[in-house]
Amino acid sequence: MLYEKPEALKPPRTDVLMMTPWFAPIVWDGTYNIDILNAQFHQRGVRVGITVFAIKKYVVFIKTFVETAEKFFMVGHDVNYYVFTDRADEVRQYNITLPAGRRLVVLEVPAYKRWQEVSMRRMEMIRDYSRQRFVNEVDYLVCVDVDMKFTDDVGVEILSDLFGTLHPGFYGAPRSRCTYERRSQSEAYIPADEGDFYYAGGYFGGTIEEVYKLTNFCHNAMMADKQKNIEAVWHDESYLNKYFLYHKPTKILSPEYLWDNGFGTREFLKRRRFVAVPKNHNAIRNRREAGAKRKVTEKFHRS
Ligand code: UD2
Repeated sequence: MLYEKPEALKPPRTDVLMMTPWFAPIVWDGTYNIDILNAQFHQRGVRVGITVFAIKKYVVFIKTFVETAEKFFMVGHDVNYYVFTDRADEVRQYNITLPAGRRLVVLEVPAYKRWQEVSMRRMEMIRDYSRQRFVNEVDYLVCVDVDMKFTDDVGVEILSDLFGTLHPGFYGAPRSRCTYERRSQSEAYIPADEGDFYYAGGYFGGTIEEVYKLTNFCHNAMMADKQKNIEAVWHDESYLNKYFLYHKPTKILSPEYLWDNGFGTREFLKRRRFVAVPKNHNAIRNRREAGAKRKVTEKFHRS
């Protein structure tokens, strides 16, 4: 394989942070050679699972999600889509045909009443299926939100033992602006002088073992809080941030991997690979609950 020699004194990008203080790469366009990585992962015959939840009205997002993933997600690699849903018939009715090596698995799960609980219970379900099923079928899991579409390549460059993604609303924010859980009674609590980055709830992954540990921690922490009648400010995202603070990710994805076109353009952002599909929060979620705590309509808004 022919490619340009890497130069020890010539960093490929100087406008962004490419490495954390614990030596985990941050993945940006221009920092890796996909041909080298593809060859490595093909040699290992890697199999990738992508989990996505389409509960209640969110089932409308699944078609675009899978169709765009077929164009851009792990092209040339074996992929299992694990679609967790309470509306299996509707998912099956989309009749999505996939090429060899790629399949869609529908997993029937209950629908919780509150949208917050739907979002949070993903941790429990991913945990349970990891040990029962995923461990026998795939090597890595990628766990994402469904109200999104792929608009550029997402390949094996994202894979690592444990990875998280910089939240697109906070990539440059100081600790004081990160919306970590600040109530000390919560299991998700992060003190004011701690925190590395603010990670998004809607994009994490790793090996099955590491995803099991992460989801197990988050679910148990949520249950402990529930006993205390407390729910972390940003639900599963808050517990995920707590986990990553003390179990540092081995790779971090830049906001190229999680973006909202409503943010406009940014000089550092060379590619937009996975972007939010606009949605009306109040219409798509449980109406009464939606208005109660949150009035915003932008997916990545936190206040
Ligand atoms: C953010 C996070 C999300 C979660 C949430 C917690 C990102 C990209 N997203 O998204 O991961 O941490 O905040 O507040 O960082 N769902 C259903 N049916 C429902 C409700 C939710 O299937 O009725 C699923 C669906 O896969 C959805 C996900 O749960 O994508 C998260 O819910 P959301 O997209 O409404 O939450 P959002 O946009 O606030």
